[in-house]
Amino acid sequence: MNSENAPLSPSSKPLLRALKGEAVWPPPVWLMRQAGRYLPEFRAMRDKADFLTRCMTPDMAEELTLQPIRRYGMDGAILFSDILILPWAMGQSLEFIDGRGPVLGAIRSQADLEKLDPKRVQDATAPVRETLSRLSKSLPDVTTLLGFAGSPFTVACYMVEGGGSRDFANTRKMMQTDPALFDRLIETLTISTAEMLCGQIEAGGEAVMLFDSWAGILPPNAFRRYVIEPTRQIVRHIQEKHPNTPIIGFPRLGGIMIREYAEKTGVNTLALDTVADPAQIAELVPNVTLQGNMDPMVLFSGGEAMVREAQGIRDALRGRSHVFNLGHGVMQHTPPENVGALVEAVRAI
Ligand code: 1CP
Repeated sequence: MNSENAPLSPSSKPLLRALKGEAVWPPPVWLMRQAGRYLPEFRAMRDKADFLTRCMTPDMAEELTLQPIRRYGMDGAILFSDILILPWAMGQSLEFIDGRGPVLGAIRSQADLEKLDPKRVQDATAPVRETLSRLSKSLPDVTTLLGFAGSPFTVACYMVEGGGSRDFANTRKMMQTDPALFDRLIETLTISTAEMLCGQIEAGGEAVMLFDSWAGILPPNAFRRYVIEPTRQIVRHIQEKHPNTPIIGFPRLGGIMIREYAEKTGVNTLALDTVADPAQIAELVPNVTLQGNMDPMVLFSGGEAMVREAQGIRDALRGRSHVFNLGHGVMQHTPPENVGALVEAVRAI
């Protein structure tokens, strides 16, 4: 049970029960990036429309969300969308280019920041809410519908760089040379993310996840300022309106800082990256559900070793509220049959 917050009301869905603090056995399972290029039916949809169109067309986004559920019956369905929909909805240019990933018009100055308009977000993301509302009717009764967003820091990294990066040097430099500008960007994202997630919940999202994929590049004080504090504000905003909706936080590669993150942000569930040792974290971080954390490469490779690894993680957290997942997203060329074997292994008693 989460001691920080009032107990959340019970549910009959295994994933929702675990996210609300119950030790469900065997643990519910879903996978980050469970909709993706490893699935032949996903690749068939890829030829029909570009990525942004697939995200913003409810028929397509609904279908893509359902594909892995139909095949494998995971306990959770994560909305087919992307963390970069938020900057796009504010007016930043965004394109997904094959082999290169996302490309955005970089934000490097106050003038660049002023071109963005957070008031556009509500209207621009209406199709996403329509997708959630359809999914809440089309999903099986036992499946939990998950909404999500990027955390302000990780989204800011992409906004400042204009895409992915090995070291996010422009972003880290802005934090040093123009902290007031970086603070304004984080503040804008914090408010918009909180409002967007509330909209997702109102449209049918039963829990939401905050992806902070690049949290681990920050030293401790910057981690407190740009990861913990904005997340705490988002959690508080959501809980004021939707006190019964679980929130999953994923401060990837946060190392020892994940303990402070779990204590101070108020998230119900801490998603673990592949580096975290589940048994140690279970002792270090009480009172929250843990999610994770098998290495996606183990899934890629499959076989007996995968079954042993999956059951090892599951068994290490027995008695604790746990949601089985990977420590990062499913890799592109993962054999689809390995995903089926993993779900089966987690559920085998
Ligand atoms: O061409 C294609 O098919 C696009 C590939 C793709 C997909 C399937 C991208 C581009 N995004 C997504 C979907 C997506 N992204 C989901 C929903 C589907 C699911 O999980 O099943 C989610 C939750 C995300 C989240 C996301 N996008 C993160 C956080 C998680 C993580 O992987 O660390 C990040 C960092 C992104 C940015 C992004 N979007 C797409 C790519 C290739 C990237 C990474 C860019 C980079 O850093 O190089």
